[in-house]
Order: sequence, then C-alpha cells, then structure tokens
Amino acid sequence: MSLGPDLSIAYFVPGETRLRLVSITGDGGIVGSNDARELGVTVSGNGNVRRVFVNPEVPVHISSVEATMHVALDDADAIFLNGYNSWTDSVERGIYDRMWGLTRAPRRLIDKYVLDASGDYRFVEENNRRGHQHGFGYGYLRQGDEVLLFGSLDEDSGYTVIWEDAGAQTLTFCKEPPNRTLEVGEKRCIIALAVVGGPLEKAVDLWLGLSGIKPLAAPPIVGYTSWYRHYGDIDAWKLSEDLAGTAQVLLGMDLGGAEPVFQIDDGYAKVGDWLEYDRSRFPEGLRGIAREAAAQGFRPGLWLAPFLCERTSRIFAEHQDWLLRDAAGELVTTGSQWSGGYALDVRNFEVRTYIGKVLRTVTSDWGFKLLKLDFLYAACLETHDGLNRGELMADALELLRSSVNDDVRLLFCGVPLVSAFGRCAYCRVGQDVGLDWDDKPRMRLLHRERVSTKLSLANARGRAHLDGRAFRCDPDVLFLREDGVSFTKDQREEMLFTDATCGGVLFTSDNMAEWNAGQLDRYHEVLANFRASNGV
Ligand code: 9PG
Repeated sequence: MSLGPDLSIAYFVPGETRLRLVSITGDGGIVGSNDARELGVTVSGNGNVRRVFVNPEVPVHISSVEATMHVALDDADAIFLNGYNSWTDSVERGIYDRMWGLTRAPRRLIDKYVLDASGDYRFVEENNRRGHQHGFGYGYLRQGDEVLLFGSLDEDSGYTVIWEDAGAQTLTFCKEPPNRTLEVGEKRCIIALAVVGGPLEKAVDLWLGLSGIKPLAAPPIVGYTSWYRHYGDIDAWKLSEDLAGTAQVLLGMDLGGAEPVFQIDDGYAKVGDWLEYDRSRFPEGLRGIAREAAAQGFRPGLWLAPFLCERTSRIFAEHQDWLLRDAAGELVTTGSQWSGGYALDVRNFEVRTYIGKVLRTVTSDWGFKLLKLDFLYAACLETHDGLNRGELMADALELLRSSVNDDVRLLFCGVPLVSAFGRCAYCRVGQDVGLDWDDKPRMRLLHRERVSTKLSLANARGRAHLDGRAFRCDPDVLFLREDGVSFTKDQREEMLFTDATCGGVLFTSDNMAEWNAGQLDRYHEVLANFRASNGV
C-alpha cells in the first residue's frame, strides 16, 4: 500500500468572511478549489511520505487541515491508535470496537474531580460509534506479524488526531493548523505523513527515522519511588528508612549496566512552591537525602509538576498573573489532586524564569540527578500566544531540557506522548498502577487515564514498541509485598513479567528490606529478565 491521502485545507483570507477550501489528490494535483492560488500549495515526497507546504500570496488563516487515506481496514486483524498522553489507554483493538471517553461518567463526577483535564476531552469530540476510534500522532494496522504504520512526521508544529471510519474504510488525519495568520511568503509545512510497513518494531524504526527522532543515550534504571508506598505522606524519616532498605538489598545485587535510583515522589512541597519544602516533615530540606542517596551509590530522583500549581500554594496567591486563563478569562484547571491544580502560563517570561530557577536549584544545588516531571499536559491545555497545542508542548518541553545540565536525566509523565519522543531519557507510557487489579466496577466508567493496574500493564505492552526508540519506557512500579495490596497470583505474575520485559525502568514502591527470602528470589528473577531484555 502506498500513501495517497486526499487532502483538504480550509482557510480564511483576513478581512473576508468566506471560508475557502482547497482539495488535493494523493499525487498532489489540485482538484476542487474555490480559489487556491493565494495559498501557494506544493506537495513533496515520494513513496510513502507526503509533505504539504503552503506559501501564501496574501495573509491567510488556516482553519483546518485534513488528509484522508483509503485503506482496507477490514483486512486488518487489529488497529492501534496511540492515546493522547502517558496515561491514556493505548492498546490494539478490533476495527469495529467502540472507544469510550467520558460520556459514561456522571457529569457531577467529571466536574467534581475534573476528569476531563488530562485526556483530550476538552478539544476532541467524543465518538462512541463502532469503528470510529481515534488516536494521536501515529497508529498501525496489524495483519498477522506485519503492520502498516501511519504517522505524522512532525508533531512539534501541531498535533494530529487520527480518526478511523470503518464503514468508509478510511483513516483521516486532522492536523492542528497554525494558531495565527500566516504572512505573505511565509512558507510552512502544514502536514507531513508517512506510511510504512513491516514487522512492528521495524516499522517504528522506519517512521522515527523519517521523523528525525532519536532516543537520548541513557542506561536502564532500577530502584525505588515513594509514591505507591506512602503516596503524598512522606517525610525525612520514612524516606531514610526506605533508602536504607533499598540500599541494603539492591546495592548487593548485580545490576549489570542498569543504574540504581532512589526517587522521592510527590509530597515534599505544596505543588508549585517547589523551593519551600515543608519544614516540619523535612527539617533539613532535601539536600541531605539527595546527598545520602548519592553517597550510597544511587542516582537521586525527585518528582515535580513544573507547569501547574495548587490552589493553596504561595504562587497561586501571589502570582495570579502567572496563571493561564481561557478565552472567557477563567483559570484553567488541571485536575482535582492536592487542593486543586491550575495551569501556569508557560509562555509568560516570569513563569519561565521561575521554572528554570526551580530546576537548576533542585539539580545543581540540592543534588538531584533524575527528575520525574509530571502533569506536563498542563502546558497545552489552552492554545494561546499564537501557538497551537503541539507547538506549546514542544516549547515547554524544550524549556525543561534547557534548564538542566546534561548530567541530569528526565523522566516525563502525564505528557502528550509524541512530544516527549527524543526529549526525555525515560517516559511513563501507561496509567498509574493501583493497589488492586482494576478498581471498583463503577470506576471503570471513568476516564481513559484512570488509575488501574490492569490498564497500566496493558499500556506497557501496547507501547513497548517505543522502548529504546523514542525513549526508555517506564511501565510504572511492581509490588512484591503482600500487605496493603490485593492481586491474584496470576495478576502478580503478569505485573512482574510485563515490567521486566516492556521497558527500561524497573521501580518498586516496596521497602525491599521487608521482603522475605521468597520475594527476594522472585526479585532476582525479575531483575535477570529485565537485564536480559535490556541487553545489560
Ligand atoms: C503523584 C502521582 C505519581 C504518579 C503519576 C501521577 O488521571 N488520573 O486519575 C491520575 C491519577 C494519578 C496520577 C495521575 C493521573 O498520578 O502518574 O506516578 O507521581 O502523579 O501525584
């Protein structure tokens, strides 16, 4: 199959009210148009790549770009459509499956818990009909051992929502247009697509090669993170106990080429006030713990959510002008965690300066060398400052990278996934695991990003093809402990096997010193599997 999408571009010429439309055939000829000369469309590419450029002769504001590809969906065994962010469910599905977003969740719960923020619900209209599923950036059709992978070659210039229409046997690529008027002579690529075939991992390599994306060099990591043991309830004493336990067990093992990590997750500060840790729980700050972890031989890690703040934070109170507002002038909510999350305006110069200062302080001054940067989708919840979502996210992630030295590694989480490609060493690719398998039945009607061990592991497998290609995948933590968690033997085995074989991050939130001989043996096996799967 070769790529021959039919394309349409809708645009306005400022000062006129008439919407103009250009239709282009797969081979680049302009077929239908109600006057396209001023757009200066050219199509380049060969074989399986198409790039469409505009070079306007008058100022134009493009309102939509859509490419439709005819493809025999019925011949495929399964379809994979990459979900919007780290936590969005992303697995192979049937061609005629339905995709549920939030329509089954009670409105009262959506509002109360702000369930619509982390996914795409605020800007993609939900379609629950069979055979009308969608994804972001790329996807593939699988037939036996071969796939036909279709993807955007550039999400930094705008996101691409890919819709299937099983009835019509088409895939439609809806690319975010520029969020401003293009000037005369401003040549710009407005959509670039590739279709490649072969075994899945080979197809991913081809597609990322065409996109110019390379993973950052970073070793696999093994260790501990505090979240799924203490959640937000951490203090210096608990962490030093866990550090001692992790050191005692993990540092006695042969990790090969994997690096040991001790990571402090959410809870050391009010969200937003990253440099004002809670002195009752951390009387001496975080420097001491970072230093101690490093002295023992760990890479010290710290969690931050740099693009938002909570309602009771100092920055919320003192810097209202740093907060992002929507077109109606309302603050932009990011979720119901903590005292309620609010997006920062990452295009604001003072906000950028603050984020840079925070990242430099926690790395260069406090000594953390791995940062888990979370809830990153907050930077593109609202298009503004002349940029679309893809551009806002690329800009925000570049700000993070450029704020730290090269010896600091980044683990992204809650990030619109394709924007993270090549920009972080490690990336979460699934939902949070919970302390049981799949939560209460009524919770399963909630958002695609909900906490669920079952979904988290399915995502880790569903996106394992990205491991070592876009970044090293983080499938979230494993548990060997029995207390406080509830898994069957099979569920536990599925967790251990998936975590060992689908990524480059092997974390637990258990205190390893509490493991008995049987649990330690099991961990040795998991670690050996992980090392073998990572070739270290
Ligand atoms: C700290 C946590 C941990 C965790 C992250 C993230 O959409 N949701 O329902 C949702 C729930 C939890 C969550 C993210 C999203 O947790 O994934 O590992 O760091 O933040 O607050």
